[in-house]
Amino acid sequence: MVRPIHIFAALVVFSAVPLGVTAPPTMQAIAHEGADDDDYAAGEPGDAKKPFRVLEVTISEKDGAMTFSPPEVDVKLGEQIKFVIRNAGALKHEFHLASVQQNASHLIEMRKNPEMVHDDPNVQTIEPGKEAEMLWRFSKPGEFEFACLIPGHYEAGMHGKVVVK
Ligand SMILES: [Cu+2]
Repeated sequence: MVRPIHIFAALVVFSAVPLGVTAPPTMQAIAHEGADDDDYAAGEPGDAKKPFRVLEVTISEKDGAMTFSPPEVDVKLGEQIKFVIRNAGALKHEFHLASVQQNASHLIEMRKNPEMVHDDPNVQTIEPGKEAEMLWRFSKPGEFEFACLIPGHYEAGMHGKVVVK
């Protein structure tokens, strides 16, 4: 009876360490390397009190390919989009909204740390059969990318384009 309580207590103490303040450098590297904290390439987190357009994105897996549908989205500069991302596949997937460059460098980080946990407004993890939402304001013009960076998925086709103009 005593031992499990001790293990539980140890876990609580460990997880209570505030990330980003006193966490050892190795933990910070795993959580944040490859992503800027406040400066998002594709714009900024949206404001639910302001108007937005709902855009459904479906993730599917078939014949070894993994895809986002639609693969391309056109947005007006300054527009808010609420992505409703539906995972119709059998595996867990992610939706990283960033620049092609940022996603490419994060892809390399995720190969080193496949179990990386994300807590950023421009990233959603979607379990099989579930939906996730992301409200985003496209305040910068250009071409951006939404991608799944779980090892092997990007390569199987899990990336799409957002054109903002
Ligand atoms: Cu995926």
